Amino acid sequence: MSLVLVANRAPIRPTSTGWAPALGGLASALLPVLEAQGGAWVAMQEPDERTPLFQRYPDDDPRFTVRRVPLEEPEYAAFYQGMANRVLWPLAHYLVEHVEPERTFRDAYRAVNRRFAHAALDVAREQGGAVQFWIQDYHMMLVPEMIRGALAGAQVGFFWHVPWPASEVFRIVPSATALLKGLLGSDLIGFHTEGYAENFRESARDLLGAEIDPEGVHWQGRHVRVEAHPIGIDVERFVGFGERPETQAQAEALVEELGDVQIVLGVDRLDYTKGLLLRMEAFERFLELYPEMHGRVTLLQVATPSRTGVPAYDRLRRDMDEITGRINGRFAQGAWAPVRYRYRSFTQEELAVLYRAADVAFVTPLRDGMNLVAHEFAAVSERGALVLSELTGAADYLDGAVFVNPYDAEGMARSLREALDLPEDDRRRRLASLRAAVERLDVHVWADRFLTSLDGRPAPPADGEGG
Ligand code: GDG
Repeated sequence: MSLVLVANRAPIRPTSTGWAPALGGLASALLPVLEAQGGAWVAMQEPDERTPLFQRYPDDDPRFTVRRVPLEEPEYAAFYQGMANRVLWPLAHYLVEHVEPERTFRDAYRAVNRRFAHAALDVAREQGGAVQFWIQDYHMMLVPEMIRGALAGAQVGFFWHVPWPASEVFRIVPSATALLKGLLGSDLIGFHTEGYAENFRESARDLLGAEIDPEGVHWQGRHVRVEAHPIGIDVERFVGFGERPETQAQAEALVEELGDVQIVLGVDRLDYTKGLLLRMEAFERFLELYPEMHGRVTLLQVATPSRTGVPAYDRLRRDMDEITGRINGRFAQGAWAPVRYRYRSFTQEELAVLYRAADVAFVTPLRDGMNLVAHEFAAVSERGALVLSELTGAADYLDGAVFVNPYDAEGMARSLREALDLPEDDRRRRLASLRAAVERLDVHVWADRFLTSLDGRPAPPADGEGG
């Protein structure tokens, strides 16, 4: 059976010599499946992007089609920067003060979703034979219903990558019921945790009056299954980075460059959901509480530019510059800077060096669907400890972490001290437990479990059981 994927981003990117897989777990998990099954990936083409609208990939032995849906500037601004980034994204993360709906967003969202649905149906028709549709994330909520409307017998899966909030929060979005109905065109809707799945079922009950059961939602004579399918990383790839001698050597060089301090590491897209400002405040509090740690610990914070041009992101960038300056101004002595802040993109190899060099990964999102940085750190580190926000999906699975409330700066400061002081054997035991959990959640296993469930075949053993 061929596969038609619909996602905001394409799975391949141009390089100086041709095309290569995009970075990130989704592409690495799904490209092998697409190459084996054949089919298509439908993605957005941004206004200034110069890519083909139809492309067969790989060039030398084409196995599937990449179909791009071109968006003009006003439509892109209202659909992507507007409805997706200024309404659905903050709402899913309970950050209602960032929800800024405008009337034009809704119309653009529906129009763009319709174009994605048409493109998906077109490529499915070209495939001929049986097709599975798999739609990704909050940009595409109306696509399942649109596909089902045109093709009643279609097999449609949907995966939601961010948290699903409590129904009282979800109902804040002006078109809540239309969006829910859109998603319920699916046969299977996947979330990272059982908690998000439960919130979704309750939203369907509370806002649509739908009958629900522990497996899903009864809707228009169909039973839509709602399940937890936690995503992970390409474990082999990251473990491989960690084992390379160059990674080790560069990690040692970095520790030396920073003055033989203990390194506390943050790696995030520059996004207000990631809890960056409160994390900085927590680190400032740490320096106030523990003067004996001055000169011995540095917070190395990497923030990758993201969604620039959206006002809340531009504001966060300025706030980060300011707080970094304030902390360094207060506490720096001689060659020691308490905070080293890097606002730019890194390669995955460079990130692996940081993970390897870190004594503690400080992962404190205000909310996060899963959080893959925590997984990557656990796969690469050989001696570090993980401080993890209890409001992430990852917290459901990564038992070996030291857990914190990301809104409690004082508590985070104390937990950071605890993590830095963990006895060697405790650290190793925790890291082994983290590594085992990350291996169980490998992204290839995720894709396989989801598609198996969508197909209605018995799912492979669940997390931790059997194999
Ligand atoms: C969404 C959900 C969910 C970061 N900086 C660089 C870089 N990264 C990579 C990391 C990691 C990824 O970006 C971030 O993944 P997260 O899971 O932490 O967060 P989101 O981007 O918000 O992802 C999230 C995920 O979807 C999957 O379902 O876990 O909850 O919000 O892989 O390494 N990668 C490179 N350079 C950077 O500078 N190459």
